[in-house]
Amino acid sequence: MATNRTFTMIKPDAVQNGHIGNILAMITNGGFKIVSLKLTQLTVADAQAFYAVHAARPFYGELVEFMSRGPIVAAILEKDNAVEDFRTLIGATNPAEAAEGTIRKAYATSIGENAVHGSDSDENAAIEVFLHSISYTECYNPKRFDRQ
Ligand code: RTP
Ligand code: MG
Repeated sequence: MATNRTFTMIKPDAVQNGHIGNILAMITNGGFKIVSLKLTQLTVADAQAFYAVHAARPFYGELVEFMSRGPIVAAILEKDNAVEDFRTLIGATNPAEAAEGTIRKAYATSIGENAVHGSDSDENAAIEVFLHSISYTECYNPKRFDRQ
């Protein structure tokens, strides 16, 4: 197990339903260190690009509309075995199949609106962390703190 990073988003349903604080608490209590955090909103183009791997799936249009419809919280998380352990913490895609104690069991409302995203491989985590860092330079650039 290596200490490494994964990428998460608290999706628009969970933000809208007031679960940001409880989900961040579950993440922290799960042993993850939050190393970047941003309240933001995806454009349609951002959501299309982020989930491009699913472009041919029947739920793609609905997924893009959902992910861009309201604020999200995007975060980079650090932990030993981060990607796999975070997938365990969030639970199955379909909340009806999610284990007790998982974030999706607690906060997802349907297979489509399932509260959180987690990177599914180290390779995709690296891509998603990189995209996050270049998109949100203002909260990632240490020089920002020199200006105060
Ligand atoms: P995510 O990428 O958001 O962490 O979710 P995941 O790996 O558990 O699931 P994935 O297969 O990558 O699907 C991406 C997201 O698409 C929506 N979805 N809707 N209506 C449906 O049948 C359906 N299937 C998937 C969910 O929001 C899912 O998380
Ligand atoms: Mg996925």
